[in-house]
Amino acid sequence: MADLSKLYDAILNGDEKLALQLTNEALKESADPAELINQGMIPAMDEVGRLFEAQEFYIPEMLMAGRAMKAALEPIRPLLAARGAKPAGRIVLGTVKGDLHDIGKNLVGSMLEGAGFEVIDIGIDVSPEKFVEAAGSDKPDILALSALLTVTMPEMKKVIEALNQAGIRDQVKVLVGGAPVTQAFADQIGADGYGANASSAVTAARSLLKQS
Ligand code: B1M
Repeated sequence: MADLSKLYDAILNGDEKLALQLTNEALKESADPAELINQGMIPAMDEVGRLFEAQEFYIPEMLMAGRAMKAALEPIRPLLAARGAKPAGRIVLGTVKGDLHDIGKNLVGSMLEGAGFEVIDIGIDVSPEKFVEAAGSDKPDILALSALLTVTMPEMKKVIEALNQAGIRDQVKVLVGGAPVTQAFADQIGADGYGANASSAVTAARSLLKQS
């Protein structure tokens, strides 16, 4: 089993090079990618968040940790995204307006790809207008919205309203997720599905398209 504490420390300390090196070494030793993410990387980011709240870490530390996690995820993403046999549907994915967090979104995208979905990632800080435009032009089965900030959650509702205004709400399912988002919030804004994490996003996407 990989030494997850070293990977945890490398991410916490924002050591991009070491985090990547440890991940590559662990993968070479056949470590389980999900274990590296769920037991090494995400707990490190949670600790970064805790230290940020406690004012022991500031933006630069949070940024460096984010970069280290992104670097460590690089060799893992293709493994998660190894395609399923049959195309499961098309998903347009983005982080809502005002929100620059993309690590969780990227992870969700890789897991969805791994489950056979075609994922069109339209990035971060995506306005409701841009989501509507993508819904019209890319014709996805699902519009997947990520938000990491309490203050950007209302943007999800704005996307749904914009879909309604454009008269295309019934043509696309809306899936929402991100740390502050809850099932209750999803219900309240009229979203069709909610995922608490990357694997439940896959389950929710499948269930929206009625796949088992
Ligand atoms: Co930010 N940040 N940040 N940050 N940041 C949080 C989110 C925060 C919780 C930290 C804290 O205070 N504890 C806090 C938000 C508080 C709140 O509103 N509730 C916060 C804050 C306040 C801020 C700033 C406002 C700080 C400031 O400037 N004063 C600022 C905002 C910038 C902006 O977006 N406009 C800011 C900036 C940043 C950085 C740029 C420095 C960096 C982001 C780097 C990047 O993403 N490229 C950053 C980071 C790294 C974090 C923490 C530490 C880690 C986030 C992360 O990547 N987690 C974070 C604290 C934390 O989360 N513990 C924090 C790992 C990732 C795998 O998990 O993103 O949760 P997560 O994704 C999960 C689930 O949420 C879910 O599945 C994913 C995989 O399991 N999920 C979905 C996500 N999207 C989904 C979509 C789905 C379904 C599931 O369906 C479509």
